[in-house]
Amino acid sequence: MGTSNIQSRRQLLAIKIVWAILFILIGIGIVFYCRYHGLFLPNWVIWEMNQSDLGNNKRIQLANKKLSYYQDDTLLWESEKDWKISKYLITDIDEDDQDEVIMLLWNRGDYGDYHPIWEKPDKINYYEHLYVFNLEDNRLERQWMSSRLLPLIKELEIGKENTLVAKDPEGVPTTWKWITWGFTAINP
Ligand SMILES: [Ca+2]
Repeated sequence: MGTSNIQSRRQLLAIKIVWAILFILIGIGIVFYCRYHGLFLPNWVIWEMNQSDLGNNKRIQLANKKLSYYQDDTLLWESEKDWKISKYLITDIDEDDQDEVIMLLWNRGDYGDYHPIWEKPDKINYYEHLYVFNLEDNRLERQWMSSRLLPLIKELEIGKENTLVAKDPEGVPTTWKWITWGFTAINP
């Protein structure tokens, strides 16, 4: 009687342990899935939805975190499905008489175009980035992609003398100027 009682207690304990491990694994799986698909982005991000008329029946549209470039109803270009774009600006940031589209977005990975060979890039988690694309006749052509942004940017505007004025989530402003290949912080 006593032995079978101990056995059934052990069996019950074993079942509980198996269930606990199963729940932990499912929990880890859910957390990993959410992080991988960018479902844990900060709630201070302002997801804008708007569009710009470019003339010649062309337009750029930001909706549902995706940027699209249309001529009439023909889709010329659209952002990659992993990108979550919160805002875009159109300006000739490098002053070569051709407009660029500047995107503020969240994308998987902490590096942009390049990463130091001695560092292992994080290709799982989402980070905030700034991308600059040339506005071509029938597509957007990648020009420059930042690594993860630090400080983070909540608000972004075009400032005086073709600068970018960014505000972090606490409202602290920084001013950036395109110099040769990338943005450099300058005094406002
Ligand atoms: Ca330009």
